[in-house]
Amino acid sequence: MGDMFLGLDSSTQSLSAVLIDLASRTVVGTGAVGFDEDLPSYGTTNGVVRDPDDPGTVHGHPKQWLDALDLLFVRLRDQGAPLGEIRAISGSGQQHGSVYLRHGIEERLAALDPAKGLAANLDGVFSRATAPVWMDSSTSAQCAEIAEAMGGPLAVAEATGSVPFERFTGPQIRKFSQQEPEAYRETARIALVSSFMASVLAGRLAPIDPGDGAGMNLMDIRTRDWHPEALAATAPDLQARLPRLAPSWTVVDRVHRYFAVKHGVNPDARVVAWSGDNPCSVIGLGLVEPGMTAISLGTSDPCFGTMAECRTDPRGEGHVFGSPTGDYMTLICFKNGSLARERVRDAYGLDWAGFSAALHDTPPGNEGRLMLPWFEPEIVPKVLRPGVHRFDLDEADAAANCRAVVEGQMMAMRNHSEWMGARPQRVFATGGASANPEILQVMADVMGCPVHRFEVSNSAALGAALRAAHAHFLAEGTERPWPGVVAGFTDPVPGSEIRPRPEATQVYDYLVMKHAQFERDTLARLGD
Ligand code: XUL
Repeated sequence: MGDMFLGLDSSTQSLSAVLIDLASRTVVGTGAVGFDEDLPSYGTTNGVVRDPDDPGTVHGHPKQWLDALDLLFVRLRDQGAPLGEIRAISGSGQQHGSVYLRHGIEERLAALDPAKGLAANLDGVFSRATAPVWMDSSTSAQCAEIAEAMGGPLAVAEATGSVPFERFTGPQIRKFSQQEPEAYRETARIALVSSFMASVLAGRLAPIDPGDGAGMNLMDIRTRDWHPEALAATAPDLQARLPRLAPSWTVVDRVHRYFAVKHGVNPDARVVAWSGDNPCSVIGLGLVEPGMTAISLGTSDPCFGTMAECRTDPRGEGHVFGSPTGDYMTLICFKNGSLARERVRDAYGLDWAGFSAALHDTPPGNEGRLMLPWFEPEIVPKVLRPGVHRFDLDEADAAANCRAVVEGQMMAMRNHSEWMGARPQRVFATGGASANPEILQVMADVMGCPVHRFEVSNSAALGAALRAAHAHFLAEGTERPWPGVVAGFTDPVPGSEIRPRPEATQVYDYLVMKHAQFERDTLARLGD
């Protein structure tokens, strides 16, 4: 029997799978079910439904996720994936989303019947038919109330790793308990997307891990236990409704016989606690040792880091989650990532080759010209009113504007990740724009360290499969250190290293201070 491990990713728009063979270090199967296209009866658009009267309310359908799980196994089996050889399964869930379950849920999970589908098996267990997900921004009032009760937003960040955010689970639970008190009373258990899916696979309630638990504003980020004050500030009798918190490598149980009988999964396969998509990506990108940093150049340019000790962001912009390795991970993400680069490119009628040429033909530091590219309201720093701000920069100068948008983004990343502590020694770049060496050269010069390119697709599902492998060997008593587990799956593209140029880094060591000052002045002027 091979060393097969399955990683699932229950994300906003799809459920996908990566099956790996650890012995040969290969991906032996992948599969996906798209919520809108494959399961249209739920009426989702991009995996979610919006309340027409309140577009800030954005929910997903737990039953659709169950249908997707059945369909995904059918698809994997039809492809000939060796499901009978799987030793362990873990998964990644979109973070923050919550599933509300009635009394009797344990018995219903234990009694899954292969003669019916999962959705039919679990019909009637939901005390809330839909699940608020991370795109929901309808809980500003509850965030303010929680902050007030706990001594202000930064006190919440110090306690739980993040200031109260609308999409975080605690504020979402508070809103439900206030607006639907009867349904809240009928709720015996509240699961995250991750722990819900793990519960179904194992046929018993699964714990929440510190990676995803940190996205709730309810977990003490240091002790990794429920935070009594945060629970009290959120909703009545909340602790009794939450599952236990347990390390990311916890084995929940063997897979429920439903999956063995119906889908041919190895009946001895272990189900390992699921985590959030960002914590799983940390593993799938190979960030298994403290001090490693990755930047995914895409929609929101998330910047991930790992750290051994817990440090929270004094400005309240970034997040600290538990890393599935047992360390901590940091996350900051922006609104003006790839979109801002595209806006500048398009404003001057360039293609990417032209944009790269502009970067190549302009000097590092742009002769002191600066841009704050806030085409959209920004998350880091928090900017409510969009607007592009230029310092000494002529809007008509195409090349200088191309350099200014990339430098502005990289300097913001460097300045706003300073709270994480040590400067990165190496940065791993992934995402669409990482294919552009000129952009990576700016990144290396600003960060003052080498940048390596990665080509991992679906880092969350891959990370989940690697976590399954790590936990399996630990449970067998044959623990394998993390670097050995991820080796061969998360290596940078050979020859992709881009080194910083010392004379350029010297320019940026000064310019980042000027950038920070320009940002402060602009924010003061805007009154944000
Ligand atoms: C992180 C966040 C998103 C979701 C996406 O805080 O809200 O990255 O996890 O699935």
